[in-house]
Amino acid sequence: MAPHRRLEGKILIATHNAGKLREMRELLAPYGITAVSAGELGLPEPEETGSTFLANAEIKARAGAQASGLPSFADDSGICVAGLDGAPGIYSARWADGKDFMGAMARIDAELRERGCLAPHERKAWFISALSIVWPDGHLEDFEGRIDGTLVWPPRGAAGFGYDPMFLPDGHERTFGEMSSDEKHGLPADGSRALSHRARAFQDLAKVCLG
Ligand code: ITT
Repeated sequence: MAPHRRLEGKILIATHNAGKLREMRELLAPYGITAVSAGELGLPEPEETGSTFLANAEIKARAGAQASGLPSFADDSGICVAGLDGAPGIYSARWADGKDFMGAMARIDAELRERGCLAPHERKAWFISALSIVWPDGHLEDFEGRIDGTLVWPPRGAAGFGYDPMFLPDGHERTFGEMSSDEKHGLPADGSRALSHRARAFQDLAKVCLG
């Protein structure tokens, strides 16, 4: 196995999702890395043909590295609902059919109700974030983070993006939609575990590639 590689200088953030881009930039900010995004460079979105979060993150990071000649950092993420056998999972963006997250959250709620899942313990879900960095010479680094919680209805809060207003992380009383960006994905100064799936994956990435 190739030794781990340090991430430095200018990189590409291989996403077209503004919410993710904001979080990824905030996570990288303390490390003095400058990042342009695939959206800002007008790069095409590769087809996500993988069957796992990690496979799709790698597809996006590879496409970004090839198109830009820069180390490329990609996230593939989504929400998995226990009562729906893990759906929407890697199809989380596709369930929102463009950008209709209210519609996607309503579909999750409706499908849970159809299956009789009304009590909080029947509405368990988890977010996954797979982070990949691919360098132009093909070197790859991969990380994955997870946060477990419960789905509430109606959605609460206007912060964050995507499915955040419906997701109540375990041990908390406010949804991701009601939290500040720092509460959701800030990295605790004492090194303890961050809250969000993306921040948790990033903590592992930082140890290996930014330490
Ligand atoms: P890129 O592929 O360009 O990065 P995308 O939106 O298509 O953007 P994904 O394929 O990884 O990204 O889909 C992830 C989906 O899961 C997307 O609909 C997000 O809104 C949702 N999601 C991921 N992380 C989330 C988070 O922290 N909070 C809320 N929703 C999230």
